[in-house]
Amino acid sequence: MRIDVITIFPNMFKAVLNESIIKRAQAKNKVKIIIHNLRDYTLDKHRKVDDRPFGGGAGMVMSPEPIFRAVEAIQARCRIKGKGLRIILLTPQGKQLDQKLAKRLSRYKNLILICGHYEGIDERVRQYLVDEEISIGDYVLTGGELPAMVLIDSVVRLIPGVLGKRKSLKSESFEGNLLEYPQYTRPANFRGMHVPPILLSGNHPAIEVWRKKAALKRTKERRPDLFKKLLKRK
Ligand code: 4FD
Repeated sequence: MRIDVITIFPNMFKAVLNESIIKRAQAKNKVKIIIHNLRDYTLDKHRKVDDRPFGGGAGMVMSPEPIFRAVEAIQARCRIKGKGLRIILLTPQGKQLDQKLAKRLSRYKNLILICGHYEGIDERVRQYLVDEEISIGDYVLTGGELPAMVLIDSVVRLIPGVLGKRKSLKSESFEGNLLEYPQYTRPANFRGMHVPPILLSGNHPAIEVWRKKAALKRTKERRPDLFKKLLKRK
């Protein structure tokens, strides 16, 4: 997969994308992530990316020209278009990201992520350029950069060969609707706090049953909304 990001803060991405699993995925050529500075696609000498809203009012609006030019340049350079490409705008007004949406996005060949700022974006970007608006949750941030990084992380770990087999299978089987069972590591007795004895028994079928029950119990208690979805699927 190739992911192009359009942003006015390219430096924000470097630390996050060049560490851990995403770094390894890039090294293994499972994903290529390219960060573009929106200002490089402006036409005026001040590299302005925003302007005052028509009709008046406070704040600034992101101009359509640099965003259209950036997307067109990315498409031209790599001859990417059509069904394998998804152009995404990160916005609080979008469809909320969940495991199922991340899974669907992980099947595209190319993603172009547009990070918005200020009070908003010229509506023509949404209407004529963007395929899909995505939100990472019901809260407002200063920009779409953190949401873009969250989306990238959730998608990249689902690309085949990025994670170890066990983890990816687990997340697939319940599509994120089952919470994790409690986990423990050494020591078995930490300051008088004991690990459940079943986990020390070596009886692996019994351990699997315990874990499944614990995961279902936890999901039912903490996320009744997810628990209902689990019941519906069966
Ligand atoms: N909840 C999110 C995304 C972006 C954002 C912005 C229009 C504001 C939160 C376009 C308005 C972008 C989210 C930038 N805040 N702020 O996913």
